[in-house]
Amino acid sequence: MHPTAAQKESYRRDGFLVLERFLEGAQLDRLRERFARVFEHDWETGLQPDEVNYVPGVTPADRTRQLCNVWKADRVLAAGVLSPRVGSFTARLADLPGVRIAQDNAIWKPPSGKPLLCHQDAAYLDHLDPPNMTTCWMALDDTAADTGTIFYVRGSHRWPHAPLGGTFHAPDDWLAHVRHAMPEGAELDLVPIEVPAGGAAFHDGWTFHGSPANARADRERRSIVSHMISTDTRWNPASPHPIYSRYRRPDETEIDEAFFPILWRDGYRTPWLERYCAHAEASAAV
Ligand SMILES: O=C(O)CCC(=O)C(=O)O
Repeated sequence: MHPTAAQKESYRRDGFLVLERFLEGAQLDRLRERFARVFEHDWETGLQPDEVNYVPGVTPADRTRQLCNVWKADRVLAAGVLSPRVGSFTARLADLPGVRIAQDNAIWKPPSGKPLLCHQDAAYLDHLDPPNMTTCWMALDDTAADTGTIFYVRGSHRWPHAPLGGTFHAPDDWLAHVRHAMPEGAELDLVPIEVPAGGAAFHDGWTFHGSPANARADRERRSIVSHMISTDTRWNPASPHPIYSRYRRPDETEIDEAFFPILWRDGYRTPWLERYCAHAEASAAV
């Protein structure tokens, strides 16, 4: 599956691209089942994700739930976020030599769930040189503007890079940061991503995006997200990240494939990915 010239042009112009269909039906069912299990803290591999922003019975019911790097905890979810299709489509779309995973996300916005801040991903990535990110966001439910889907600010990837600002989880005003950061005279052209379950959206690391509260008390909104970086990226030791820089080998700036596998680089994939993700196929067959 290759992006067309028109899709590449639209991505360059808007800072994002929407595909109505990306994941297949049978895979979607398996992903939803494992998605529920990891939020119960049932780690299929025995490893917990790098960030666990949800504890059953403790986290307030209206908080949007988030886990980061579920690929380490569950191999069916790994097969979704680390797939060759995600990697090759993203690299070609964004004109990159190759991509590796930086971090995945599982995001579960419950009925009446609270917002996530409108932000730029790359602003959080000072620990990388250069800070960059290209994201594939995949819907596990039909999404709509009133169920708290992701919104993109069209064209904002071409604005001057803004510093970090605002609270990511449950901010009082999910648009306050972008309103403060946007250049004078710019327009806040907010685009809700309304796709059927299995649809996907790709965005640039400097495209402002976030999601408002779920206005519906009868609908949830679940998604899995593959946050990738160019294979040309290195560590920036001068600005360590409190969680992810623990994976930097001392005195080296090269990023280790053991922890940040390459999804696609001109046909190459980190060799152990095939065996690791094959578990998803095997478990589908039983
Ligand atoms: O799904 C959302 O609400 C936001 C996700 C997000 O921030 C991202 O995919 O970069």
